[in-house]
Amino acid sequence: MSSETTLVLVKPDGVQRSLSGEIIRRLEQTGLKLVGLKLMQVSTELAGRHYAEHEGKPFYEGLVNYITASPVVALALEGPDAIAITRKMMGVTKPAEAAPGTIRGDFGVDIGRNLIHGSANAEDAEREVALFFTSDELLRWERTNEGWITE
Ligand code: D4T
Repeated sequence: MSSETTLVLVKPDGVQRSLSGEIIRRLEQTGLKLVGLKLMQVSTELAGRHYAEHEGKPFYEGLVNYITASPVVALALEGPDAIAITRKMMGVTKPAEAAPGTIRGDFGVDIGRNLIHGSANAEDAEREVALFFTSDELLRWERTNEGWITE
């Protein structure tokens, strides 16, 4: 599996509830490498581009209101299977169905306050990383213990 870069957002509820550090800790400890990290306010325009696939759905307006309500923490994470590993750590969309030990399973109760976003596939990851980070904000740095994390 070649390396890929995925976008993660700690959504406004995660930041408001002081769970940003806990969520970053869990993802960072997998061995995925942080290559981008920032606190930011999502504009309505950016939310519309990010959630374009959901436009017209009954939950769309609530989703845009939620993601723009207060700051998010955006992360770009790199590594082999970064997308699948991040999705596994997040748990499924609906917290009631998310396994214990996952972020949504451990910290959420409501699908409309599910704490975290992670890109769903390679195409979305490429598009979303570029939506949230400029190339200057992505740091391709060498990890000194890389050989103990990937073969
Ligand atoms: P995101 O995109 O936030 O990482 O979530 P998922 O990939 O797990 O889920 P999704 O794209 O299907 O949904 C996006 C976002 O919409 C909210 N949502 C979804 C909602 O409020 N009601 C719903 O019925 C659905 C399907 C939750 C996540």
